[in-house]
Amino acid sequence: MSVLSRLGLDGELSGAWSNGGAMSTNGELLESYNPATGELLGTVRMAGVEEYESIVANAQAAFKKWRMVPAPKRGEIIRQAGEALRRHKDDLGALVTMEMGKILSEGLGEVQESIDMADLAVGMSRQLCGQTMHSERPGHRMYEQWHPLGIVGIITAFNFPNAVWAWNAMVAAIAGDTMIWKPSLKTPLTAIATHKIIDEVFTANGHPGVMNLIIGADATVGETMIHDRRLPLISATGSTRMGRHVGTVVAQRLGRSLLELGGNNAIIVEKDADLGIAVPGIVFGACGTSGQRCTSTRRIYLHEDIADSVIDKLVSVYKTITIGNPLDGGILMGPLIDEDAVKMYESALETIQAQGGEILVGGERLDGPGHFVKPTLVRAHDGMDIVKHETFAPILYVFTYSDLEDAIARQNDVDQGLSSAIFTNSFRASETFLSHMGSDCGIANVNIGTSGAEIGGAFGGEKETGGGREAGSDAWKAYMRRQTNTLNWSTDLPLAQGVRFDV
Ligand code: UN1
Repeated sequence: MSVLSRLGLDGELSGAWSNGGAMSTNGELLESYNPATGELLGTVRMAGVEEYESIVANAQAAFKKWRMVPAPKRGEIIRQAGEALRRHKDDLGALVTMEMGKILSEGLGEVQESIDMADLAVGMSRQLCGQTMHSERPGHRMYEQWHPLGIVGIITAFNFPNAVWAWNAMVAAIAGDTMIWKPSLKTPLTAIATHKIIDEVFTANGHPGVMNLIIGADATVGETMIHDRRLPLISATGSTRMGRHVGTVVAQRLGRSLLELGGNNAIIVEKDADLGIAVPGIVFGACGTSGQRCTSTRRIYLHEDIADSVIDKLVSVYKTITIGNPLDGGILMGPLIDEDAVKMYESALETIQAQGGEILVGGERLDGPGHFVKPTLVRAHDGMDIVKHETFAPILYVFTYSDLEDAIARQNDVDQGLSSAIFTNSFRASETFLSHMGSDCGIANVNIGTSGAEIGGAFGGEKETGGGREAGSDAWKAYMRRQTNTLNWSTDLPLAQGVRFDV
């Protein structure tokens, strides 16, 4: 039996899943191809606004029931969901690799990230803590509590077709919310397989309708969803262009959005850095996932004293990067997601050359059925406009510097603010980088690269990255509504701020 069969993905699949099963759909046929081989993996009959409406009704009804379940009991169901993911980890990880193109170790790592999210959410379900405050009035008490929000709309990108859903879904579920997931149309099979595994657990526990999935066009289903006042929160992960639109539409209806958008992440390498860890850190950040993470390393700033030796090392490592079918052992780089992505890579290379960048290694696509390109290292200068933009491909811009503060200022001088890192053995340099005068990003690391964050921390970034925080720490607050309560146990009715109103 194949991976696809074991995950129940044979035949034409529905694009709408709610209340414990598939709904009938009659939209366009969506085909999902393996980006490494060009092989057709499966087909999905897309859903439209009609199915969306039924799903909202299901999610509303489910919310009324789900919010009554005590949070730790909701956590127990998420614990079972994590167990289900563990059972299916090998198949689901392989499917991520087959449909998205990341190497198998990363495909499995992605499912592990979802399992970790489940474990974290189980703990969170007993820790949805509010604060208590001292009232200024005698015989009064103040505190805050956190309530479920309602239906959460989850929009995810192709590059993390499983884990980014889990960042949102695991937390939204323990928070008492129901949800509607609209995944990328580039990775529908991973979404269906993931939904089926989790929904089976919810349905077996008597809670169908908490998890819902809709695969439909952005212009119809996507637009309806972001305009929909019945969805108090839209969590969207993807490009800054998409997020700007989602954020604007949701803000207009005074809804809440949680945006995790583009990055333009840099690594600074000080002259005292341990190059034995800096070089692999840079290469994983720039070439891992073929440069298709929002956390991928796009720029490096090398201290001038060590720049030549780091560049030499990088050029020789880049030449050894094995490119090929990401399911095969020993491969470090799979394909880009599709032909459009290859075109963007090629057009970026033209722009780089037109703007005076020097390609040191790489810079071409590979023949074959898949969408393979070579990892590319570019000696760049600050006048190049393209370095300010996120190209979702393995292109790394190299800069040199002499003064750390100047390197930090240049690192910060982009519109995005997701991830950043410094390699140094100097306490003073690392503290400067981490201080309020340092990196302006949501993530700032020392002696590790820009990508591959653990789920325990809050994930997200500043500026055009959108400001949202997902996954760990207190990111759960975005999925709940805060209520401040003042209780009077005295026999008087004193007013705050000393106001008198005697009747
Ligand atoms: C993304 O690329 O959208 O930190 C998410 C990382 C992963 C998540 C990336 N844990 O690279």
